[in-house]
Amino acid sequence: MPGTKDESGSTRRPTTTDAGIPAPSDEHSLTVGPNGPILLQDHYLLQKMAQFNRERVPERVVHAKGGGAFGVFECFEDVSQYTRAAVFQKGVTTDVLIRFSTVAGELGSADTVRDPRGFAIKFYTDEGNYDLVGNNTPIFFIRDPSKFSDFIHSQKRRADTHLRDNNMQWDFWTLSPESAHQVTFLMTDRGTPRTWRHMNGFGSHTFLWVNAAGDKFWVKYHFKTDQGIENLTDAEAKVLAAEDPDYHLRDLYAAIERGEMPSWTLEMQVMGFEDAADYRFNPFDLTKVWPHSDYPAVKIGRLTLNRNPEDYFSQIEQAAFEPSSMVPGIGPSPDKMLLGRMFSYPDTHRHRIGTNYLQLPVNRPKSPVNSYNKDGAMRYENPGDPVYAPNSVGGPAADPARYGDPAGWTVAGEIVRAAYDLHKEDDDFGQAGSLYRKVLSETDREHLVANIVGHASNGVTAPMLARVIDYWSHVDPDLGTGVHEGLKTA
Ligand code: HDE
Repeated sequence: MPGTKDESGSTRRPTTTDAGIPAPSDEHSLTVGPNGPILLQDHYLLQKMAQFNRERVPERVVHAKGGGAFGVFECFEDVSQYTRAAVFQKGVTTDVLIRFSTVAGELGSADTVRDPRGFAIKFYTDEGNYDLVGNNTPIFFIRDPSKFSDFIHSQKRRADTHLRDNNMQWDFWTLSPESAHQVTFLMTDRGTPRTWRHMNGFGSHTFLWVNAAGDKFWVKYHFKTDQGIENLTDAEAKVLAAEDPDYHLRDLYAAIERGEMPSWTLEMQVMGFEDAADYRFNPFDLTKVWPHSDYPAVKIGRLTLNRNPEDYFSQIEQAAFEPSSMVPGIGPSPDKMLLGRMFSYPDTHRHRIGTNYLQLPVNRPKSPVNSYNKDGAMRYENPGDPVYAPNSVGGPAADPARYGDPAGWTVAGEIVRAAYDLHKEDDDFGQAGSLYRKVLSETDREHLVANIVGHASNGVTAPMLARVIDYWSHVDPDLGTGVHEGLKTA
């Protein structure tokens, strides 16, 4: 189809309708005479207006605001003794997509607010997509998925005013002492990272690795930023939230455009399969870390981002990450939060972007798909015959001997609704106190007190403040005193 020449003399592609038909005009509706009325037969006008009304897919119910880029992961250490996963074999390079995000804000909210940051990785491996959907914190607020929607509700908007409410947040947190470790982390300056490039990423959960011989190990993932940790102060974060709500999105895109490719070094903590039962902390409790003195981390690879998305909507807004996408050599653990998430993410994708979301280019595996799933809205590649298994006509056949589920762990017990059994040193405040006393610098501790006071003195009732002070006194008596003194003069 010949194009038109513009003022510079170059030939422009002709505008078309979505059916590829040359469009009659870029600016005028079809009318009776130049003054109208508009004719119903103006198909292109109707198509443009109808499409415009349907441009939005439901935003993510959490982690709605984010951005990302493509890159590669290179495994440079031999960890085949722990896992047979192709992506973690020495010398293997795998394409990846990462999406960073905040948690509580809606699609148009500011990037620099105080919040954990999503750190979701899709590895396009030779054995299918491996999704590691973590945060920039090694822990989380709760340890049972039954509290997740309640927790998120307390972080978002009230039913009556439709406003966010710090009182509501402290009500949930002070009634959920298991939140103390993550809330301590959140209230440090790591709750306001300077950019997505200057923060770490974590798998957070404990996962199962299985080697070629079937030996099993428990592991935790740590993606340490090679750019170094840099955070905003509370005041800087608030100014940027007002001046440039897309500050982190803009920073990542511009850095890659400049050729400044951000990278992270992957370090793994590995625990012997049999060691879990007697470990001093419950190794599957998502509110806990494994102190590195117990399990030192081993550097195994590097993830580098080197390509910006060409189209945000199709490549980032419609990207679908799911913790249930685990490849051979990797499996789940008894972590109740991980098991809950394995249902929730595919469910949310079917709701948000449709039943065939894995056929969207950004979500398609690089490896062949030989499934017997077929049809459904917007499917455009069907497996063909045979449409059933087992079959005697040469259709795909599973290979349980090679690809059976990882053996996993043995369970027994009465069906109950209960908290985890406690390990020797399990409690709700101990690791939060260690973070405060042993990990934070003096400046970090001062900023922590100021950040807590700033948050808790904004719309929080007096009775709730008493609970806030008690909560922090359980983390550390000095911290509780600092918060109490700060609130007196706030
Ligand atoms: Fe999520 N989470 N989550 N989450 N989460 C979602 O899935 C969920 C949790 C995380 O960039 C949703 O695609 C449950 C922990 C990231 O697209 C949803 C529970 C961690 C992202 C969902 C948790 C995360 C999500 C909403 C408690 C860190 C963004 C949109 C059991 C280890 C991924 C979506 C992206 C998104 C469910 C808790 C990280 C609703 C049920 C813990 C990074 O399915």
